[in-house]
Amino acid sequence: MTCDLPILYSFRRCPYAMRARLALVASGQAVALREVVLRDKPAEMINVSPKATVPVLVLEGGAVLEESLDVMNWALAEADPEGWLEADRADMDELVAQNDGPFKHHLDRYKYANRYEGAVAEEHRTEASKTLSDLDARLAGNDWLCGSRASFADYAILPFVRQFANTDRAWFDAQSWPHLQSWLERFLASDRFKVVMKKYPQWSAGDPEPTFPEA
Ligand SMILES: N[C@@H](CCC(=O)N[C@@H](CS)C(=O)NCC(=O)O)C(=O)O
Repeated sequence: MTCDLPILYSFRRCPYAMRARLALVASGQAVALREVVLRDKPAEMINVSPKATVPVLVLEGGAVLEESLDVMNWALAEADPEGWLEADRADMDELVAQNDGPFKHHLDRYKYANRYEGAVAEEHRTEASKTLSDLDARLAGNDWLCGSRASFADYAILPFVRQFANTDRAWFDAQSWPHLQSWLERFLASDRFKVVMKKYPQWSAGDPEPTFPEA
C-alpha cells in the first residue's frame, strides 16, 4: 500500500479493465487499485472522469487516462519487456478496431439480447462468429495473432473472446475453431490470467488500496 503510485479504478470482470490490467502487469507498472462496483461507483472516480467507465488511471501528476487502450499504451510506453508493441502497429490497430467496433456490438446483443429492443441473440452470435472465424484462420499459422509472440492485439482482444465463449460455453466448444479455442485456453490457464483476475473488495474512500500487481 502506498500513496506514490498511479491509481487504477478497475472492475474485475470488465474486459476493458482486464486488458488494462494485463498491460500493467506486462510492463511491470504497479498501481494502487480501487475496485469499483458499476452500480455504486465512487464519487472520487466520477469527479476525475465524468463519463464514468472503467478502467480509469490517474497518474501521479494528476493526468487522467479514461480509455483502456490509452492505459495499455501508457503502460507499454513505460516498459515493454515482452515486446507487445513490436508487431506491425497498423495490423494490430485494425484487429483491435474490429474487436471494439463490430465484434463488441454483436457480442453485447448476443450476451444481453433482452437489453436491446428487437435483438435476436442467435443472429448477433452469427455475426460475431465471423470475426472469430477470421481470428481462427490467423491463428492457424501462428500461436499469436501477429506472429510467434504475444502482442498488444492478443491481450486487447482476449478478454472479449473470453466473454463471448462464456456466454454459452457448450456452443463455443462445439465450434470448429481449434486455433482460437487453444489460444483462449492458453490464456485462461496462464499465471498472467490468474494475476489479473485476483479478487479485491469494493473500494470506498479511506479504504486501503492494494498494490496491483502484488509484489
Ligand atoms: N471505451 C471504454 C469503454 C469502457 C467501458 O465501457 N467499461 C464498462 C464496463 S465493462 C463500463 O464502465 N460501463 C459503465 C457502466 O456500466 O456504468 C474503454 O475502452 O475504456
